Amino acid sequence: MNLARSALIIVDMQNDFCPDGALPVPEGDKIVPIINKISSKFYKVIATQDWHPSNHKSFASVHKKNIYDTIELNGINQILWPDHCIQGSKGADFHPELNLNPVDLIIRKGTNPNVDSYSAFQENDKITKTGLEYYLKGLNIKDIYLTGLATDYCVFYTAIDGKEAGFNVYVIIDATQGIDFPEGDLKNKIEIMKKQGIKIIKSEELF
Ligand code: VGL
Ligand code: ZN
Repeated sequence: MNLARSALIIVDMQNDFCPDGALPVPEGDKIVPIINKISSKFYKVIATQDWHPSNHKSFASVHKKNIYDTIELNGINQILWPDHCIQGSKGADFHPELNLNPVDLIIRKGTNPNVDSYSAFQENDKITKTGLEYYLKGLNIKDIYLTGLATDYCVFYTAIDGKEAGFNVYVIIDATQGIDFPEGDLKNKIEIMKKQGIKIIKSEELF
């Protein structure tokens, strides 16, 4: 592991995913010090922001349905979330204690009101790219390390797409936190990642 040639991806480390936020991940904020401790070791650091317009179709309010109901959105299964990470809102800001100084690139996703976007690489239509793959490949980066929120959604899909794009993918598990909805989902998704050859590691292994 040569971190000086690797990229760290900090997924959606935003207020709305932390306790008191609109879509809180249990203890979502407790990983911030771990991320801060490791971020300066990497060649490139990319932070993502979930960045929705207020009429985003992943919001239950837009459909007048209940939170966590599931609908079909343009042929894609969609869980309906509380309104979260609205562009320019406090909830969409990075957690105030996240050290942004080492961050080289910020990727914003979920800006199209008609398509949700969990992965840092592409929207849920699996067609529309964010450009992250080409940024990393352009810099000849082969190893990517994932942190942030939520383990079973945006981190998971970033890991799967990163592996699919040919990167060696490491999930620093103690630097992520999961939603675990539906219950058991977190464990299932960790198993799926392992089966795909994604490596689940602990931050202490980096030292
Ligand atoms: C996320 C649900 C909806 C995430 C984003 O960052 O994991 N989850 N939007
Ligand atoms: Zn979202």
